[in-house]
Order: sequence, then C-alpha cells, then structure tokens
Amino acid sequence: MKLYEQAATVSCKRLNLFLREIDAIGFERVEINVREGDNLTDAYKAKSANGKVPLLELDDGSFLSETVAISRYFDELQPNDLDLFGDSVAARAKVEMWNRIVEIDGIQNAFQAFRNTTGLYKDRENCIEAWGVEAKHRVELFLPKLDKQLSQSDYVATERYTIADISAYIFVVVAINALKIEVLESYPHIKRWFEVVSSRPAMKG
Ligand SMILES: N[C@@H](CCC(=O)N[C@@H](CS)C(=O)NCC(=O)O)C(=O)O
Repeated sequence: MKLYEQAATVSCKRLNLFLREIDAIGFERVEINVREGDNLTDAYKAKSANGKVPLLELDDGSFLSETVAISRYFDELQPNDLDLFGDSVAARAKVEMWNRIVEIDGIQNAFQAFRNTTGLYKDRENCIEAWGVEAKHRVELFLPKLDKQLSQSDYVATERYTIADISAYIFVVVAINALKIEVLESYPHIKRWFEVVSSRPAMKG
C-alpha cells in the first residue's frame, strides 16, 4: 500500500495520529506538495475521489480518500484492542455522531475560515472573505457546545478515547494556531481534556 500525503497538513496530521495509535504498518509513504499543486494534476485526480491528501493506494490498485475512511480501513485490517471507533453498539453510534458533529461544525468551518480569509488556495478556488468571517463565527459558536459536552464526559464521544477525540484535537489546534482563538483560556473543560489527550504517546510522533 502507498499513502500519498503532505505530512505537515492538518488532514495528514489527523490521519497520522490515528495510524500511530494503532501502530499501523505495511504501507509506504509518498510525500507530495499540495501548495505547489501536486494534487491538481490529471494523474492525481484520476486516483483521488476528492483531489486532496491523504490518499491511500491499496494493493489491488484501487484508492481510498478521506481521513476517516482510511482510518477505518487500517483499523479493520489490523485488529487492535483500542476500539477507536467505539467498543459497543451504543458507543460506535455515539462515536459516529460526535465525529460527524466535530467534522461538520468544527473542522469544516475552521478550514473554510482559514482558506477564505488567507486566500491560501486562491490558485484553485474562489476565496470569499465574508465566507471566511462567517465560518470563523460558526467555529466560535461550536466551541461552547464542545465545552459543554466535555463538562459531562471525560472524552468527546464516550468515557474512552476514540477517533472523535483525534478529530476534536485537530479542530482545537487549528482554532488556536490558525484562527487565533483563545480556546484554552476561554473553555475550561476543553482545556482539561486537551491536556489529557496531548499527553498521549501518539501525539509525540
Ligand atoms: N475531508 C478530507 C479533507 C482533506 C483536505 O482538505 N486536505 C487538504 C490538506 S489539509 C488538501 O489536500 N488541500 C489541498 C487542496 O485543497 O487543494 C479528509 O478528511 O481527508
């Protein structure tokens, strides 16, 4: 298998947090440069359903896009006892629910805020300042909801660490570093959880 990535990008960091947790093996890494447009070529678009990184090439020559899909593939390929997608019928449903909420209300808005206000990818998309401002506002509306959830639960989806925590960790890092929101100063429950998840060995890779 081959993993096409740009390790420094947020989505690849998110996938790599998952892969390190389960000690994923059996693939080769291919570093590409999305800022320079390596993902915009016809050859890359023919492989990737969304034209982005990460992208996994399977041994049968087919391809998987989307961080969560690739995470799920490795998780089932290499059975482990971490149960990052949940350890019971109810837990799996809650992990799915929270992972989607964090992706849609958190990560997607954070990405749109950053892309539209900085014009980072203006070579390939229309960047609309007002969209970026509104997306940042929606991030600010989502943070108290995440804080409330973490006031009621040790981790984001359940009482155990799951993929929803990896997604939420990445979201909070983008909110702090890219959007300059004072998350840890403003939200005590996010701060408590963030300190716990940041100390996991997989975070140190
Ligand atoms: N929903 C996708 C998002 C992937 C994504 O947005 N990747 C970014 C890097 S963080 C990318 O490839 N950007 C290049 C571009 O948009 O052209 C996933 O989770 O894999």
